[in-house]
Amino acid sequence: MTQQTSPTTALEGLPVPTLDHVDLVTVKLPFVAPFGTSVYTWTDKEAMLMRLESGGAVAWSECVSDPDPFYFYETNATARHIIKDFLLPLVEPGLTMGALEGRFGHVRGHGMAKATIENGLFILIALQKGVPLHELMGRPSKKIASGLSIGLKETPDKLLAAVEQAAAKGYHRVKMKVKKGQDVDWVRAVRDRFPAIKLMVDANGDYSLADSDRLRRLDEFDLMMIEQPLSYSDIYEHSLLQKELKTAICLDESIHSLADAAAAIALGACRIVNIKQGRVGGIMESMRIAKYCAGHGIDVWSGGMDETGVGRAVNIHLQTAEGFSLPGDTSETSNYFDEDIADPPVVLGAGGWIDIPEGPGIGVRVVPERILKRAIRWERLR
Ligand code: OSB
Ligand code: MG
Repeated sequence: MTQQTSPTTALEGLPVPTLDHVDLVTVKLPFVAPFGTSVYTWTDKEAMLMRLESGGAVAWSECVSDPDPFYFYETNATARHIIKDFLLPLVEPGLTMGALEGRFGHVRGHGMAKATIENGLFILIALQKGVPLHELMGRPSKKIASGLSIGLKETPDKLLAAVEQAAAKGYHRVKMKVKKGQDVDWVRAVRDRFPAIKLMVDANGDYSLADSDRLRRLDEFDLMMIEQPLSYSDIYEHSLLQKELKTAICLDESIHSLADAAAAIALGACRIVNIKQGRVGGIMESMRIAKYCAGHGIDVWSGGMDETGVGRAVNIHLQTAEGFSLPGDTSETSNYFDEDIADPPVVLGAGGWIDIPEGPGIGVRVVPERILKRAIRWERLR
């Protein structure tokens, strides 16, 4: 293994601030349209947010779990339990953020719960210092590439219309969800109509090795990658499949940590990694994975969990980190919500690029009236 300098030096030594109050606030936002995947179709976003108050400063972070365990094993309820009963009690002022991460390591898994606190503390520290999150990370500003994730559609015509709209808007790449039986013909329809578009597919683990002949048929469509074709929990079988495919495999669900990414790379299980900061335990582990991948010739992009403006902004800041080399699932707010809980919304600028919200912290403001309007649960933990 090649030695690399730590990408998280700027963050690890920061002192944990004193927390006056911590609340978990669950909001429910209707989606503009249902979001269909091979595992489930969501019609709204039920997001658990954390509010952290310290000496007059208020930071918000977002837990990327869903109310259900269909994409990932954590749910809003398990994250609440782990945060409340195990993680938050470990948060003490005077510790460094690096030491706190070490304490969190005592709790196995539950990266979404961990990321909620870790990210919230970094956002709070950035607010108190009056700097944008990317600056706290030691990373310069840049324009962020855009990418759209298009859910399963009822008809090929509806899919083509969605791709057409994405292309017209200037998205840098388009991802379409696939599932067994709704794949080769649907991809062909898109490719025939849009020969030059940067296109990829995401199966959310719907296939098995027995389907490798079918998956090989996708090789003719010049896809950027096939995301998570096999089981959410597998790395090894992806390494067998990757040998059979010309198209790059990208792992999403399988990667929970730097160790998982290292194992996947050593086995040749993927050529691309989708990092969801919320799934791997937060910003620091994400930075480590991204840098490690880059050092091993593996492309990286930031995934999304159709977050509200809070999580969406974290994903945007994260993409300033070393190693993020491909457009991620970073799309306009209006793709998901008519009215988000944060302002300003994410919009595509000239050339399809996204500007980092440059204010202190994540640079977006959580609008109290909208939180009150959308809250379905509010619990003070501290
Ligand atoms: O597999 O990447 C995924 C959304 C929810 C759960 C899993 C996934 C997704 C997406 C959309 O593909 C990502 C986004 O637009 O935020
Ligand atoms: Mg995915």
